[in-house]
Amino acid sequence: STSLEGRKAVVTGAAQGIGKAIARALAEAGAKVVISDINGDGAKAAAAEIGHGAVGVTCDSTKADEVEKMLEDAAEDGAIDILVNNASIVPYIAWDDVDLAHWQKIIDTNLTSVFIASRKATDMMRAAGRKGTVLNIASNAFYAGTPNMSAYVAAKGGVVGFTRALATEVGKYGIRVNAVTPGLIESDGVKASPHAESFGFVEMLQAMPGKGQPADIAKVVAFLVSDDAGWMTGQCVNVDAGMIRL
Ligand code: NAD
Ligand code: 4PL
Repeated sequence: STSLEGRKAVVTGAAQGIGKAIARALAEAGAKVVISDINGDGAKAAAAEIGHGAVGVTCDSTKADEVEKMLEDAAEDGAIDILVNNASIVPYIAWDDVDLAHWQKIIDTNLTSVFIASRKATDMMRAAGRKGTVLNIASNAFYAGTPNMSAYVAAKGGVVGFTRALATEVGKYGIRVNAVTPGLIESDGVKASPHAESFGFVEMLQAMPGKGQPADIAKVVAFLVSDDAGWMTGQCVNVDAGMIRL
């Protein structure tokens, strides 16, 4: 199966929601997981709940110096094996309220953060001769053009483009780079936002009924970062009960 025994993993934005479920799935598959989040108390609480040697650390994914230090600490003897770029803001904002400040905050948090961590992690993997992997969490909102999140949709499109480009750049080192595009998921963040009211409409579009759960995404991520997906790179895997048909 998808054993991650002996692998070192970092999951960003993993204090709650989809990131926490990913951290749990990787830890249960045998990986040593660092749960990185701007909410350090939440990251430590998530690590304690997950167990399996998981560790919670405070790190703002938009700050290159903090991210570089976090990754060096996580690497211990050279490099991590798995980076999951999950941290992001999931806004619900009418188009008429989207101004430059919002746009820049979302591009910074949801797209530039992916560059910052991927730059450092793949440099470390190459220096250590490690055939690691990067997994980016994008969104099916990129395909659907989902309302009330225009900057978010643009940032996630950037994540998809960067996934394709970085896969090309680091493939020669045996480093794989893929993305997952979840549909609407009942995460902690969504439950506390107006997105929670969208399930009825989204379920109408899905091929299968039901509210997507963080674990539904985590299981696919655990596969993609495992050796079982060793011949997959540059791909975006859509996980949304069939809402989007690619
Ligand atoms: P969430 O809001 O429940 O959790 C996001 C986490 O990211 C929080 O713990 C938060 O503290 C952290 N975070 C935010 N900014 C950060 C920063 N600058 N540095 C470090 N950590 C930061 O979100 P979620 O719903 O679990 O979403 C997780 C991922 O899945 C995101 O990339 C999101 O875009 C994506 N996604 C979510 C859905 C959905 O419906 N929930 C759908 C598609 C994609
Ligand atoms: C279809 O990524 O993909 C709501 C909130 N609805 O964050 C998302 C859909 C949301 C989505 C998303």
